[in-house]
This record gives sequence, structure tokens and C-alpha cells, in this order.
Amino acid sequence: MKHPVRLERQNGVALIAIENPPVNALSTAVRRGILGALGAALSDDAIKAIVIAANGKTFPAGADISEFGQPFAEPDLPELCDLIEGADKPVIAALHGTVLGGGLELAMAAHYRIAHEDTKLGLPEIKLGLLPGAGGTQRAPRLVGVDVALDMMLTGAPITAAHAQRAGLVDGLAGDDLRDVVKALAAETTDIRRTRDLRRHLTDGAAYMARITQRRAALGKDVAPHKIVDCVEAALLLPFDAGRQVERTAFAECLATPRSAGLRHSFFAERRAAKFAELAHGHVRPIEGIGILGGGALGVRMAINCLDAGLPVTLVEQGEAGVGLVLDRIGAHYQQAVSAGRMSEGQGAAALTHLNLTTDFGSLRSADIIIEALPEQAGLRQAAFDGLGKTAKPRAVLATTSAYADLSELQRVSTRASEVVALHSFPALPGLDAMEIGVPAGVDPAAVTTAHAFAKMLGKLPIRSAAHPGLVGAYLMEAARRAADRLLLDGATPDRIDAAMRSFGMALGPYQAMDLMGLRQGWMHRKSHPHEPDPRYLALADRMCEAGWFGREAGRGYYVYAEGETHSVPNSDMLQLLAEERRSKGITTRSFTDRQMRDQIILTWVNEGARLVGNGIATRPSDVDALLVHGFGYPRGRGGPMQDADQTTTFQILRRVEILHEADPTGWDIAPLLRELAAERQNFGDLNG
Ligand code: 3H9
Repeated sequence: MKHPVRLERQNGVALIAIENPPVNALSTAVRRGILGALGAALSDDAIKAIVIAANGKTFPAGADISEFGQPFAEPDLPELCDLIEGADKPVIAALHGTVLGGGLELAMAAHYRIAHEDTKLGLPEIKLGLLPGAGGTQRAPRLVGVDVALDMMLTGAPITAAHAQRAGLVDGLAGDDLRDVVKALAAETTDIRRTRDLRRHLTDGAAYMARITQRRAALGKDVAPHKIVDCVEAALLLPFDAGRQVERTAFAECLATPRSAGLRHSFFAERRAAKFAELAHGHVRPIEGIGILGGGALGVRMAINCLDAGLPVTLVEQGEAGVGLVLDRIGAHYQQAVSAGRMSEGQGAAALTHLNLTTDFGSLRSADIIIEALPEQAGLRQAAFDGLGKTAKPRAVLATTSAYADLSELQRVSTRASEVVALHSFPALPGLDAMEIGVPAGVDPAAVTTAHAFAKMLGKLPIRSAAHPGLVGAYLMEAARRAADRLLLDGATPDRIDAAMRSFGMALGPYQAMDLMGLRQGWMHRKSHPHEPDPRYLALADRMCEAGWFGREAGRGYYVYAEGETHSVPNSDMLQLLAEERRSKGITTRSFTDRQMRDQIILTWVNEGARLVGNGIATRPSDVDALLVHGFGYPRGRGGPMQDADQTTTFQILRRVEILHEADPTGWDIAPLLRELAAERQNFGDLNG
């Protein structure tokens, strides 16, 4: 492996250049390299000053997160920062790119900092359930004062170079000549200014403590924010080295929390999920215009997503009245965004100029990606894909928004087998930004990479699924609904189960999610794929669909949604149906604890997630996690159900599923992969690759 740190000497200045792509993370090898180069520069009498810089796209964007949890390797970053600060020759950091976490801490330990004017600087450790652990909590308040320091650490949001200069975090800005500017400065600098010795922000102790008290009072339950405030308080009250010791202990405590493990898992799960195999050999085709077929809720939502991303949209709807309705809906959306101050009037109007609403199917001819968002009606989708096969331009990607569509059938009727994918999105709630890309056999890798690029353009997290009824997301939610239905049969209610899942941290309970996604597709799939007879099958969802209670869009599902109101109440007619179902099966109801209800659902996700990975439908267990987090609001700080399961052993998980299976044999079909992993003493993380 190429050495990740190089030392160059020129005109009495030593340049320590870090080169560890992609983000110059401060791995063990990098820390060792810097230590060696620093030692060599300090012991060389010809060297008068030292510059620390990085090659590639950024100064280090932090400690190497993948090393957390592994055995400790010397030198650790706090120690390295102390050595840099203690150097008896001036050390200047040349900053560019995203100077984050440990990277910024390294820079704060240098005696001076010059940044490229486009640099972003931040302390995002809190997003990993951590705190700056390499002296950052002690040096930042000394450099920028308690307020800016706490803002940076408690929000994790980066600041611009100009802001950093105003705040005193950097000493000067430069353009593309950053290296030359810094080398010239180093050649003439003799003063050593150690951050640990700065006092100017620590002189008014009463004001500092008042800010600490104020911030502490506003904190929630998470550990890291409290520890951050404790450390920043220690920066005032204790000598520097003692404050560093407080920080070291606090960092270790945060690192050991399940929340940090979950957030770190999520960080890598999101990046892994977006890595489709096709990216290695499929090019992205130009995406200049999107066609949407159908102006129902899904079509309208997709159109708005595209317009927001600056993509021109042609939306085809049946009849002039339909077109008018769609225009009203999209217009109302932008009007609301303007009134709420989310965009200017000009921006709202500009978005609408990119919208072409028409009844002419032929207008889809010029689109690079055509997205079918039609209502669920027998034969409608097939007819549409037949038409698209004849109309779409060559190499246009043809996508369905349905998770249950038979993709091979759509490949056949369109005669464009290489271009058909599913693009399935999730309930429209803040933070739910997954877009599942369903890929049947025979699709051109370029169609997949183009769909992937499209998802990214919309600001979505693309997650791959093989062709499968429900893909991964809707399948898992339907499985959760089936598992929860067993609880309904025995005495629980949908709102109690949803509340139990929300108290666990989910954005939505399974029944709320079903209402938002709509019950119709799952029902049609069940009708065309009858299940084995099961005396404990609860026909509630089927009976609700027969009554037309398809969920949120129909105004009624497990809940009733009053026009224009955001809150919902349980559907009393549905509860009536449930009571009838129980009576007809002679059930004596009992009560369940929140814990029992949660276990039933989470273990279902683990078991069914294992089945999907075992069958090659989901690429890896962490994709199942990313999908539950980004599709249905599983608490990101827990990582996802597979990561949650890995907090014990697969053997223990299997045992728990076996116990549930013994109690309810038709309710549980144990996934072969779960048995295999348990037998081989492996966990799900071993399959993430
Ligand atoms: C810390 O510093 C603790 C210290 O206070 C104390 C220590 C004692 N480590 O996001 P991207 C990888 S905690 C390892 O797709 P972008 C990432 O996995 C750290 N790997 O690119 C991906 O790998 P791959 C504080 C990292 O351009 C590749 O880089 N720092 C790290 O959209 C590209 O990433 C942070 O929390 C890392 N620190 O965004 C910063 N960072 O290609 C976290 C990235 O194999 N990172 N990778 O999939 C980020 O916010 C973004 O990655 C960044 C680039 C903005 C830098």
C-alpha cells in the first residue's frame, strides 16, 4: 500500500502531506505517518516551520470511523494533536474541502490555520452519537467562544470558511493558491501560538456558565449532547490537561452507547446500500426530461420531487378535467410552499414552468425516464407498458411506482426487457427518503445506473431490490402487518400496536404505514396469490378493502382521516369488523405489553429480512436496515432491526423465533439463513461485506 503521508522539505519549511483517499480519514496508518513526519521535521535543524496539508478532495474529514470499536492502536488522535500543539516550531494547517471532526481537531491543535475560501468546517461527531474526542471540546471554546463551539458540536452542522474566519477558527483565507500562501507564511512565521494557552474567551466566567446552564436545560435524553456540554464546561473550570481527561472519559462513554453503535452502523449502511454492482459497469444516460403517467397522489408527489430537483416533467393524465385537477394540486403545493416561506414566489413560479400537463400519451416520447403511477386496476399497467414500448424513445428507462407489479410481465408487454425497473418510494414524511429500485433479470446496467442517478438527483437514498412481490420494503411492511394481525386477533388494537412502535422510536406504526402506502396493492396481490388455509388468518385487511377503506388516500383505513385535518382517529367500523372476526373464530381476548407487541414485529423484520437476504432479494442485511430506517422511520440510532438483532447472537434470535413458532406454528416460517447463521455462529453484520 502507498504510504499515506509524505514529508517534503523546501526552503526551511517541512510539508506534511496526507494522502488517504477518499476523504483522508485519520486512520492508524495516517496517524503513524504524521507522527513520523512530525518527528523528522522537528529533529531537522534546517526546518524552521511545518505545514500540514492534504492531497485530494479534502483535509481529513475526521477520524476513521471504521476503526472505532477495534482494539486501540497508537498513536491515538488526542495524543497526536497534543504533540502537534506542543511542537517547538510553528505548525500551520492548510485547510480545504470538508474539514470535519478529528480533521478539524488536528487543525485546531496547529498554531495557525489558513483555509481555502470554499472550505466547510465542522464537528459532526454528535451525528455518530459521539463528541469531539481529540481535544476539540477544549480547544474550540478557546478559539471561538462557548456559543459558536456549542453550536458546532450540538448541531454537527458545518460552517463556511468566511464564518470560521469571523469566529476566529481560521486565521486567513486563500484561493486556489492555498499551498503557496501557507508555505510563504510558514517561511516567515516564528511565533508559536498554542490554542491551549488562549484565554480571551474564558475571562468572563459568569457569562460562560450562564450559557452552559441555558444549553444544558434545553437538552433531551441522548447521552452525547450532555457530555458535550459537560466537556465544554470543563474547558472553563479545569486546566487544559484535566479538561482533556474529562473529554477522553466522556468520549469512551459515548462510544460504548448502543446509540453510537447504531448511528455508526447507519452511516456505513447508507453508503453501502447506494453502492449498486451496476455502478462498476453501467454508464449514466443523460436525464433531461421525466415523463409521468398518472396524476394520482403518487404521480403528483413524484412530479413535485422532480420539479424541485429542477427536472422538466411531462405528466399525462386522462381527460381535461383530470389535467385540471393535477394542476390544482401541484399549484396548491407551490402556493403553500411560498406562503410558508419555504420558497420565493419566483421559485414557485419557475418550478411550474418546467411542468407540461397533457392528455397526450405521445408527449412521453421525449422523456429519458418514464414513470408509471397509475391506479391499481386490472390490466391498466400492462396496457400502459404496451403503449410505452411503442412510444418511448429508444433507451428510455421505463419505471413503475408499484412495489407489487409483475416486472417480468411488464418487460414482456413493453418489449423493452432491458429498460424496465420499479422505482418505489415510501410514505411522504420528513426524513423518509428511501427510493427502492426493483431490478428484474435482463435489465441493462445503464438503465439501473440511470435510475440510481435519478434517485440521487431527487435527494433520495437508492436501495436495490431484486424483482419480488412488494420488493423489500412493502414486503417487510406487509409481513409486519401480518404479524401484528396475530396480536389483533388475540386482543390488541391497531392504534395500541402503532403507539407501541412509536414509543420504541419508529416514525410510524405498521398500520399507519399501511394506511399511508395504501392497502389496495397488497390486497390485489393476496387475491391473485391465495395463501395456505390458516385457522388464525385474520381477514380484516381484506374485508376493509372490500368496503373500500384503502387507507389515507380513500380517507379511511385503519384510521379515519377528516378532510384537511392532519390527525386521525381509529376507524370504529374497522374495530367492529375486528370484533366480528374474533367472534367468528371463538377467540378469548387478552392484553399485551408494549414489549410483547414490539418483539413480535421486530422479530418478524429480522426473520423476513434474513429470508430476503438468503433469497438474494435484498443485497445485504444492512440494506434491510437502511430501508427500514429511511423508508419507515425505524430509529436511526438503533441502526435497524438486523443491527438490533446483532446486539445478541443469531442463536438467541433463532431461539426467540422458535418459541414464537411453537406458540403459533402457522404464524412463523423460520428463515433458512437465520438457522444457518446461528449454526455457524455468525451474525448478520458478517454478511454486510
Ligand atoms: C471523529 O472524527 C472522532 C474524533 O473527534 C475523535 C477521535 C478520537 N471515516 O459520504 P461519502 C468514507 S468521528 C471513514 O459517500 P461525500 C465513506 O464511508 C468522524 N470513512 O462522500 C465513503 O466510503 P466508500 C467525524 C469515511 O463526498 C467515502 O468516504 N467525521 C469517513 O458525499 C465517501 O464518503 C465525520 O463524521 C470517515 N470519517 O461526503 C464525517 N468519512 O466510498 C463523516 C467518509 O467506501 N463523513 N468516509 O463508500 C461525511 O460527512 C462525508 O463522508 C463527507 C464526504 C462530507 C466527508
